[in-house]
Amino acid sequence: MSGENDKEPLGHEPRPGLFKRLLGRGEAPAGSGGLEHHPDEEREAANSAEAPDKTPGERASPAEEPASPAAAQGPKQGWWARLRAGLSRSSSSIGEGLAGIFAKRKLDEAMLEELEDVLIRADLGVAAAARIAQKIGEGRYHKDVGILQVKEILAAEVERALAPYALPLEIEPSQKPFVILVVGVNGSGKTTTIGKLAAQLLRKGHSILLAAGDTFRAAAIEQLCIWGERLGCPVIAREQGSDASALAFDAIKEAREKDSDVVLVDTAGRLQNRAELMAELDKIIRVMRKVDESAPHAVLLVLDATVGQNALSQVDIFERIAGVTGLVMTKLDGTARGGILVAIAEQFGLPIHFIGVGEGINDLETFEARDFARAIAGLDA
Ligand SMILES: Nc1nc2c(ncn2[C@@H]2O[C@H](COP(=O)(O)OP(=O)(O)O)[C@@H](O)[C@H]2O)c(=O)[nH]1
Ligand SMILES: [Mg+2]
Repeated sequence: MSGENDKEPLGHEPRPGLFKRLLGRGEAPAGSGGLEHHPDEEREAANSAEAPDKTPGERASPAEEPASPAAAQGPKQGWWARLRAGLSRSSSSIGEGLAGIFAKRKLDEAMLEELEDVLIRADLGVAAAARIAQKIGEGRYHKDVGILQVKEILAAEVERALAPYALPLEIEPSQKPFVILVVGVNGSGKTTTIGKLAAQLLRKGHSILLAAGDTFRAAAIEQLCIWGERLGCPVIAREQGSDASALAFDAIKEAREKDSDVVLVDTAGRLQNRAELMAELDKIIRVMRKVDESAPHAVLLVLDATVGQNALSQVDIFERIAGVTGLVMTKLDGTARGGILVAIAEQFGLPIHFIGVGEGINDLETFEARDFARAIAGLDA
């Protein structure tokens, strides 16, 4: 985990002026004061709602570290160090498992079975675990097998499994604004990912508009507004309870007027009421298409790696509800089961665009199969 980000707990001081100002910008009806009551409580509630297996130090607001990667991370904390650190729970757990098996015995069937168990515990899935164990066994029975050798084979196999799905999110310039709908259950990291992604896109020179489409929770709206202020990019927000599809409609219209390149639309993720969620996402998409019939141009599903196998059923559900075009896997720093990406890639074959390895603004990495595979196997770049 990136130490810089953990050190600075974000104060929970309410920022009433800011919120109201941003709402004003988003054409909130006059007198929509409902947002200002008990912001702390709401933020807490939002933070705990449906966030299983929370990582320590979770908070609803973005970490307040400087926007510059160099300043935030120091010279040694480049992307590789962040990735390695972010996947360290998984790599140490796998590494310890391997050390226990391959200490000094000659390779036999029992060791390969133990190896399979280690990989299944890291959530790689039964099929991939069996395949990797078989690969390691090939031609090596009754021979000494070094841990490094095992890790190299593991990394190669994980890379091979993931490579076809490591596809970048392409912002198609002919689609302007390029509309990205961000979906996923509450607490999976949607709003944080939007903030991190907006920061990356801004750095690449794109102009961005954020739409606070999780209109169910005041804290969720405020959270996006804080990201917007921090990044210096406009946010369309309305008061709690307002219609998310109308907001998305206005966001696209406004982006057209402003000539913005990208609209990032946040959404609510109340999975406990699947019918309502389905109706809402369906409506957002339908209404968006009244302004731009090709929208949304990307539907990103944000998954929390710490929920383990549960992520598989979330992909299934959101694929059916919203037609997912790509995945973002967050909180890989909070789990020893980072292998879940392999299971998901093999089962669904969806592009994996980014992985989240911390709460900070720079903790979103473009997904690269080789880097991920080597980091999770505990090898150097
Ligand atoms: N450790 C860690 N925490 C994350 C990551 N992504 C998001 N979070 C935290 O997860 C919590 C929920 O995120 P949020 O964006 O509010 O989720 P949403 O409900 O889907 O919008 C927040 O405390 C975030 O800081 C990540 O990659 N690593
Ligand atoms: Mg949110």
